[in-house]
Amino acid sequence: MKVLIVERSRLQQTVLSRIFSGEGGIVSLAHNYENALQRLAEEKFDIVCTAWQLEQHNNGIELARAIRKIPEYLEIPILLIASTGKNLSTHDAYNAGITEIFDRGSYEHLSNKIQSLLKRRVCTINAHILYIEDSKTAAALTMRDLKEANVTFDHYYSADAAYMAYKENHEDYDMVITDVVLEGQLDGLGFVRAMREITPENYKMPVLAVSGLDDTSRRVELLRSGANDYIVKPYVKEELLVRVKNLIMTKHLFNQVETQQEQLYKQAMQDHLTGLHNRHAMETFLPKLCSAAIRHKKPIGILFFDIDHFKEVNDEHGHVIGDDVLALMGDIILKNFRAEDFSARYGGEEFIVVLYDTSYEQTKTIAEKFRQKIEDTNFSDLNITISIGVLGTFVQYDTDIHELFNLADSLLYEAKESGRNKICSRDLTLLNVETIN
Ligand code: GH3
Ligand code: MG
Ligand code: MG
Ligand code: MG
Repeated sequence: MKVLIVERSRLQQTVLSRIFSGEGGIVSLAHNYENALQRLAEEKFDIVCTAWQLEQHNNGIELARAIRKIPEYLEIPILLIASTGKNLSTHDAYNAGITEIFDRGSYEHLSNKIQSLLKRRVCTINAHILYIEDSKTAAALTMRDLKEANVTFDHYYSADAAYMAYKENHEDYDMVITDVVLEGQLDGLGFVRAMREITPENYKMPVLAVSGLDDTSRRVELLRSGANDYIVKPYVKEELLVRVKNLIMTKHLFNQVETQQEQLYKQAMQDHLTGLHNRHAMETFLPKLCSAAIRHKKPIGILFFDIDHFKEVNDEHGHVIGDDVLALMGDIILKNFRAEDFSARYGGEEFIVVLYDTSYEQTKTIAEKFRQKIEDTNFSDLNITISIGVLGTFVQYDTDIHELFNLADSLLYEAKESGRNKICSRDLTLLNVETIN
């Protein structure tokens, strides 16, 4: 980035040069108005940083006014360094084309401000864009400008063809840029409306509409139809880059928030040690499972189980081994039950599994097979067994699921009392099947 510093004072020249070089700028110096304009004519600069006070007749504001008259310097930032307390009219400064005014008072402040300004100007976008434009010239210019910022394109001349491509591959794109006036069945607005409806996810795809006509009603209509932003042709490169960058950054931030929310949700619902749902998740998911069972008149099965003599595992082998056993138990549960079933760590070494659309007999068979599986599994050379309380039932809208768990718990207690490593079961399906039908 080439920077022209316009400054009389040697000391200030050194200070400013240091700041800009520190940020990777290639610095040239000019000491007055004439000298600055001469330097700007000799080579193209990316930033001009000028002192307000230059000489008697011409100051930094006059210089800005002169620079803005040169077509190739319409968009570059012109920074004005002024001392506070002097009667500088900021209004005049901005009108003359100054981009930002800095106080020369504090070196550190100035350095920070310039640093963040330069950071904002580094424009690498790294995005893949679906681009619809029927004018070859407009397309060539836009793509040239954006390619410099690392953007890649799929370019279509018609919205109809673009729609087909988008429908197939919308996951590939970071954003859409579309011309508004287009031949074919779909114009730009039609395309935006249609693409938004492919899946709900597509409401998040940023769309920049490009229009050759700039009137208020058209702009409002564009935004109403689902475009996130618009730009009027012919546009300057800087404005295009900034709008594209902003849209893509907003999308990235949105995605980040979504991922964080998913993680938080997972953390709130998941037991860390076993990877199973925790008790909190039961309150969310079990009512759903029960409602489905009621609607479809399906029986459910409940397995309530507890590791036998787990205290001895901890006492003899330590808590870490105890934790390993619990984690492996979590893996086995996750692998052995279906996605439509619900499983959770109920407490310390107690687990619950609710089987959807499973008769009492099936539930008993599944419970017995599971008990056997645990007995047969090698838990780091430990013999681990479980006792299970088993229930089969139909649920109704007024069923209290916690009462069912209490009942399953008392069956588990029975299994423990009568020797452990076994199941104890009860069939409630016959009891409440009449009220169901
Ligand atoms: P029973 O066959 O009657 O169930 O005997 P038990 O020893 O398994 O039952 P008890 O309720 O006496 O002991 C449960 C043990 O589980 C005690 C507790 O330290 C241990 N425990 C609970 N949560 C964890 C955990 O997260 N990690 C480990 N390592 N141990 C746990
Ligand atoms: Mg067009
Ligand atoms: Mg136990
Ligand atoms: Mg217990």
